[in-house]
Amino acid sequence: MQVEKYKIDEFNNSIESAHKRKFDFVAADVNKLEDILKKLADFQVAIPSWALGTGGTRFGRFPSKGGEPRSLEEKIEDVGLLHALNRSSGAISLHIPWDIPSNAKSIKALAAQHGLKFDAMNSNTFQDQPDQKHSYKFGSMQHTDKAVRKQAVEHNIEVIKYGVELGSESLTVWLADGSCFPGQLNFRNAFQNTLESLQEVYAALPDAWKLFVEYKAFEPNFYSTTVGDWGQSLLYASKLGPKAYTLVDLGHHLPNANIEQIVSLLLMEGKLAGFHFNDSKYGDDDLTVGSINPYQLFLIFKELVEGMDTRGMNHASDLGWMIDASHNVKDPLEDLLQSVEAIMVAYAQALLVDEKALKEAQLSNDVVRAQEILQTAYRTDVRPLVAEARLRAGGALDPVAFYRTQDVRGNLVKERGAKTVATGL
Ligand SMILES: [Mn+2]
Repeated sequence: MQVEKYKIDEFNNSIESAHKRKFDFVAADVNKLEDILKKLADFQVAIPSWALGTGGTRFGRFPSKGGEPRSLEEKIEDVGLLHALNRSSGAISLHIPWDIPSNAKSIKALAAQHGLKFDAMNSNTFQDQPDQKHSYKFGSMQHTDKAVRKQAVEHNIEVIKYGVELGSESLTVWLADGSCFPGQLNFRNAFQNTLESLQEVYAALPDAWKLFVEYKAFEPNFYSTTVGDWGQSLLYASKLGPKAYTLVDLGHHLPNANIEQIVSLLLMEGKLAGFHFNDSKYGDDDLTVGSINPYQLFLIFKELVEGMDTRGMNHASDLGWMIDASHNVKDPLEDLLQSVEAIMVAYAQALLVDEKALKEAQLSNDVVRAQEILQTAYRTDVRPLVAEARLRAGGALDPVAFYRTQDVRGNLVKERGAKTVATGL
């Protein structure tokens, strides 16, 4: 379904005076207001195709109300819908083989019609496909059998090929490789095999492409993971070359890891690829961004903004920004609207940090002042700033409220049926 622009305008008109009051209140104290509003408008977060349907856990999957996208075309329409409402979801990230484009040209045209670009392509060697010759039960790129490694490499090269057709410029490799029991594998051999496989994929990258090496501490392997943390990922990325980077997924750390410090150092080394945003309380919970620990998200963005500014980087385009979440109990589109909003809020708060004053406080070891500066930014209600940027870009002042008022899910169910399951899930 397509959202009519006049309906968004009508909705905005009905709540604009309340918005204006809140906006004027917060804007009065903001330096460089127009600069911040422009940065917010430019910032886009890619939506992964697999987050558009209801996810499950290893114990099961409960059906949603329906209306889930049944094809790649419908997935693009759903992301187009999100983008029409928040003007900050202007990209989609595909997963192969779940989203193989049968006609790349028409898929590209459809995406362009919705104002969407193709973000990083994602390969899959963490599960076996029905027609596949060798099994990944004991790993893919790390496998002891060269034939299995070759199959994994060829799959990744095929994913690059699809990405080229669509205009994507990066490949994210997340490997489930590792071991479940001590003694199961030789750590060094697993690393060397993986490195060799990644080198073959790296050699197949087109000129402008980047390779993102995503790490994860545990699951599905519970004793060792072959790309288990940022140190290992950085080791691979450094050995591979200048087109390889480390990708940070917020849920892929051991509990209480200081992710903001990891981000700061990766940025310093010019090796940060970008992000998979989600939130978690225990492990890789894949919950809505900002639902558990919004302060951590702010601290991460604070390091991102300061680190990118130090290197003269463009916030919107020099790193990859993507959501990676999926779960059971919310309408997936409402969940994504909430996630994008949480990212925009954390980014806006980070833009408010008085970096000059913070540097002075750090140089004079004024710990109290440093905390005051950070928390002044964090405790500012920046939601009217984010809403104003969205309003000026043609989006809805309150995307979730608009989605509900218009009964978007009800319309999708009417269009697609109540028993649909998003492809790939
Ligand atoms: Mn991820």
